[in-house]
Amino acid sequence: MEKKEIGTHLKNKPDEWKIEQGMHGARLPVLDQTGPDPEGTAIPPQSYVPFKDEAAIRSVGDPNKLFAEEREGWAGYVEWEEYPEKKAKAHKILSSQNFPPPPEFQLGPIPGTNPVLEGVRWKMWHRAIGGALNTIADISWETVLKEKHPEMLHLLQFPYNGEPPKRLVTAKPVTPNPLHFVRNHGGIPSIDKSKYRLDFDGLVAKPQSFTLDDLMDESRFPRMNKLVSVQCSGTRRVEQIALYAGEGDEMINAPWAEGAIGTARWVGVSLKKVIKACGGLVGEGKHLEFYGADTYFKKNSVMNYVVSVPWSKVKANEVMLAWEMNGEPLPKIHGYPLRVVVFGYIGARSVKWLYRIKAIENPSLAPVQSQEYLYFNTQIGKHNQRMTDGIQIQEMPVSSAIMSPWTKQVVIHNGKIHCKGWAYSGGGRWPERVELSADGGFSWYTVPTENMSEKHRYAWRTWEMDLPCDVEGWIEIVCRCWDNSLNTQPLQVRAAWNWGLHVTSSAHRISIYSVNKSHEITRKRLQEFDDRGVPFGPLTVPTEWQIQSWDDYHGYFKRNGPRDAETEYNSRDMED
Ligand SMILES: Nc1nc2c(c(=O)[nH]1)N[C@H]1C(S)=C(S)[C@@H](COP(=O)(O)O)O[C@H]1N2
Ligand SMILES: [Mo]
Repeated sequence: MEKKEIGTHLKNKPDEWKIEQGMHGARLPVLDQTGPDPEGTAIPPQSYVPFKDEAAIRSVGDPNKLFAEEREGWAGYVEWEEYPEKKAKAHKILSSQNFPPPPEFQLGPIPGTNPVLEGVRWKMWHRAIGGALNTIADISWETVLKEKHPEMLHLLQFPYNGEPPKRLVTAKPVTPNPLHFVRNHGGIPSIDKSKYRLDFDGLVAKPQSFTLDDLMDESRFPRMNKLVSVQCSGTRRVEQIALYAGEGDEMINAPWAEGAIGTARWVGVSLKKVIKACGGLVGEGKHLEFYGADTYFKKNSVMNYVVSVPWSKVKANEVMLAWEMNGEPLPKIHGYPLRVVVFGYIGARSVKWLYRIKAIENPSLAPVQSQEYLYFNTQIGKHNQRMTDGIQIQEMPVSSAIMSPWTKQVVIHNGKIHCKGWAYSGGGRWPERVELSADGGFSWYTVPTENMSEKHRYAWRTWEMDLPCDVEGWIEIVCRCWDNSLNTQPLQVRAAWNWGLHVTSSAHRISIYSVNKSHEITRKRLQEFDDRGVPFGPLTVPTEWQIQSWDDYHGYFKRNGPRDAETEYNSRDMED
């Protein structure tokens, strides 16, 4: 008989069990019950057959001329919005070739690397355009290494997305610059301050430009100095991903944890005053469109990073043009030399490397405003979404997070678990009360006010608390915040899950294994581990030694009766 290698005659794939159990969701075939019976076996990973029409690409022209630096002293800035023909040429280059598919990291394991994701396609896109963008990925990474803390968690190498590790997120109520999270959609431009200018146009009475010195001239514009938290709408996205996958990574939906929020003291001028210096808005001018010098890629098209905010927000002096961050000039990576800081709004409106402000009639049609950062209903997704199904995210809702302990952690304590975290509310509201529960959200303890950092209208509050906890074993610690308007957080992630995986503002839940040393038996048991020099963790490793003496065992049953109810087993009935 022919010898067969074990398993080769089977149809099953080696990882079929994992696929069946939903652990490789990306390889599950779509089950179309409206069509013919499906095969039922796993689909292979996405294949990629490279294609490149060199002739078509060459016919576009010399990238060094076409996509040259726009201005002297502005490296990495290609102007797109003023030149539709240039956009068309870039589009031709990008659509005359293909690029590898984005890595799947939601329906399978998230890579255990740092950087977690590399951004291969973004690097390729920038290089494919060439010109001023040719080496921007390398330059940007050098800037990361120079300006950011060595312990940053790099979620995406390029465009750079990074957040501090949990233990550093709330180490200080004001985030040190090297630890402030970074969310980029493109490369980092290098702009010479002396060559900098900001242009105002559109529906303003007197379109004009300002140098940085103009804006810094206190005889023209009063200084503004504010402590403001900037929060990315992707903060805590990893909790939505863990539950249900959402929009893939066309828009680089990095698996952010709780660190995509940072608080800084910003110095600059109120945009309102500068608009006034431009003679105010005219006609139907009701929104201000901000232009960033970096290049943004979407569906084979290129553009600058553009968003808008309503005039009402500007009028309330809640939009700052900032050049200073915590007493230093803006770091390059945070928008040097000038950025927007929109108080209480989603971070996406706080445009970095700002070069132009245009007054317009309606909210910007740029993708970041109208096609992305949309907050959908749970029934909206890949199968049915329209732009108008989503709420364009502006003011951020009340939110909070636990930074210590960490989920799945074994915590040994004396009846109180020390917890730390942050709480924030957008729209000019602030955390008024933070509450913790050690029982999944049935009963709540208030974080004492003296354990919270100062109140500020536009900033988070860091907090810490000894949370009473008598019980042992797995418990769920939950944190929620009430802001000054008494808004609070949905209790479950699912309640606010959305296709874009934005604004994970539900009460933050962590599971920890409570070991309460104030209980005598627990104290003694831990002592035993200590005496034997055996580590208590990992929790799941069985203990090597006998946990109770046989004397103890027999004594117990003597005192309390045997295991079974036949208490007269050995009595006279037997003898009869
Ligand atoms: N020009 C420009 N501005 C930008 C972005 C960008 O990619 N380009 N990202 C935005 C987003 S989504 C966020 S959350 C904040 C992050 O600011 P930070 O990197 O200084 O923390 O910047 C915003 N401003
Ligand atoms: Mo963001």
